[in-house]
Amino acid sequence: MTKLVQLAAGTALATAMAVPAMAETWDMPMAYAASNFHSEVGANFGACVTEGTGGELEIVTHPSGSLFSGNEIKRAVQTGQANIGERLISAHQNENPLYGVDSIPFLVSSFDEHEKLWEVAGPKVAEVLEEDNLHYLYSVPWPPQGLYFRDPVESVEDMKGVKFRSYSTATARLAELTGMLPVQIEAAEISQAFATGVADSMISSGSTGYDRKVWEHLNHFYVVDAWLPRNVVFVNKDAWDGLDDATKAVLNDCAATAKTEGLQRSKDYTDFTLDGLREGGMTVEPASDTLMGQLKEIGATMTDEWLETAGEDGKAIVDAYKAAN
Ligand code: PCA
Repeated sequence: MTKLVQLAAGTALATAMAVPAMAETWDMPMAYAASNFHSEVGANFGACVTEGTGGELEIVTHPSGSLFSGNEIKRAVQTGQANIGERLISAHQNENPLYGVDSIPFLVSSFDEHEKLWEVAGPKVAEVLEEDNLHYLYSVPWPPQGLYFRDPVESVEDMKGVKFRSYSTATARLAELTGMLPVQIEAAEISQAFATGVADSMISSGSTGYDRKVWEHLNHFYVVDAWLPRNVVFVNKDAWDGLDDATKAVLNDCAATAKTEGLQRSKDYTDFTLDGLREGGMTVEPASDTLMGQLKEIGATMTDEWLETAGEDGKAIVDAYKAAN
């Protein structure tokens, strides 16, 4: 093709895409239980877009990994198999260290601190997503992460050799540094993993333990507040670029509502689900001072490792966060 023909073809395509020819439906894969707050917020977001565009763009969520499993969602949206999706972003730290900025142990341990970190880190993560052909829409944190075990654990010595369900690079590294045996398993599969003895422990929020009724297999939850990982909702960049401005504005407005609603729901779900674990028969208590001290040391090692791999950009985020707080 000559340059001129290419240009003409490109313009024709752009024009065609800018005008919504007919009502469209976007399937939105999500990885977590339909009853989980992330999934409910996503469903509300979808309804908001459908209503706001007068049905021109309908967004239909598919929770519980029913359309694509958690570990397939990012690729599916990158390649346009789905136009929009939600993914636990730290699960992709192996692709870019910045995706793991929300999993630096003990850098932040409360929702408020975490929001401040994300104010600095979010735009950087959005840039990295853009390179992966993804447009960042909104994100919502999980409640603080604690440790689940079948047997009581007083110190790292009690963790040696325990089979540990991981969900990200950081969780697998935590397992290695505590002498546990990591096995990566999506939340949708954990009940089965615990029932069959594939894993006997994990790090997660009270929320995921509650959603998956882990009291049927595990007995202890230790409050550790190690970090608050985030789910990010992103759109295939070509699909995003093909929307007209009015539709983009609706998505942005609905995303702003979802972000606020999600944060509040995550906060509310924290105590509610820890109470739920207790009602299920689990012991929910703070980790011992010994264990906390050991975990903080391991956290310092993991922080150094992250800073080393994340280079200038990573250091800039952490420095900016610390300077502002
Ligand atoms: N639940 C998700 C990620 C973090 C969390 O609290 C999970 O365990 O997969």
